[in-house]
Amino acid sequence: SPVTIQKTFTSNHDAVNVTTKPLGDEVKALMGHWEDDFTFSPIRESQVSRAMTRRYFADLDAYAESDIVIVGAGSCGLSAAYTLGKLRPDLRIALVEAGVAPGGGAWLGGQLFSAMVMRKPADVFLREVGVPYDDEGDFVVVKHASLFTSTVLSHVLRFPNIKLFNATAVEDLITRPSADDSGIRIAGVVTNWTLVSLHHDDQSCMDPNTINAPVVISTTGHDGPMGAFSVKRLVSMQRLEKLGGMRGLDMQLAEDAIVKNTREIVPGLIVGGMELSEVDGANRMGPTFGAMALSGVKAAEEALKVFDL
Ligand code: AHZ
Repeated sequence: SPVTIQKTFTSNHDAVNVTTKPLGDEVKALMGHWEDDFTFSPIRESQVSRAMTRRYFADLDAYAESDIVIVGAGSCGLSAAYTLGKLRPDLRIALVEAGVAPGGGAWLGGQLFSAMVMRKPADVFLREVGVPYDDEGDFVVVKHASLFTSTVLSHVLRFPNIKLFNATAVEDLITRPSADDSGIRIAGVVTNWTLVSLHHDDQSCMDPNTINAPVVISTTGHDGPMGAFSVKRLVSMQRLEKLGGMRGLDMQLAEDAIVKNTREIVPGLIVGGMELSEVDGANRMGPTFGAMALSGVKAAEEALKVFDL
């Protein structure tokens, strides 16, 4: 049970009561006995390889036919994945992230500062996922952006129906003629390990892999070396005339616009987060993250319309 101890700091802090929680018995039993008969259980290297590759290739097999692909695991993509994973355990959801580390721009709050600001009503999402915050009236502050990102990520990774393929880039979109012949619908994604994608200029014969899915949610962030991927591809395949181009920073306007305009851009492709600012010519919001969380929730809601029919 918790123990309350008196602790006096030597700095200019007053003496405080600190409540400590005991470690579990199993970890406690290890401590202080490192010199005795401590040893790890035996293993052979091939067992490690097989434990990883068997699972990875089984996942590649299973998720080759997914219900939803989310492209980009930044704050918007992770929020969409959380919402879908919670609402629809029956759907198979592939989360494809080009970076080794999922999280996009949400490991820090802005510049290189720690805290993350969210304007209300995005505080509802923090309560949903269980992230504590300081309430400052019209907005709330999470003490570290990484606390938000790691918490949402840990929920997402625990859902049995979501597989994160990180270090994997979406290189193209799969298309089909639309039912009424008016154009195309998006029917999945073309993938490659990101390190392979980065070497198409100097290596040949590195054809990609594919994931079929009736719905793709693209949240690849604003334009940059990897960003705005799907909407740029829509322009080059002449399904969008041109991009509006992200406008300058206006926190007031930007956040409402991103959430309100999160939508299906062409049949089968829902765009959310800052990728959307490139389509509509919306302002950027800089270091306020409420719109990213709620755009993710809305993107999930839009995707589910396909399956609710
Ligand atoms: O690695 C990218 C990042 O983690 C990933 N991504 C981009 N292209 C990809 C591709 N295949 C797979 N072709 C890809 N993954 O997408 C993620 C995007 O995360 P993000 O944090 O950049 O975007 P977001 O829309 O979730 O959040 C944006 C938050 C803001 S607002 C803002 C500003 O106003 O300046 N800046 C940021 C970072």
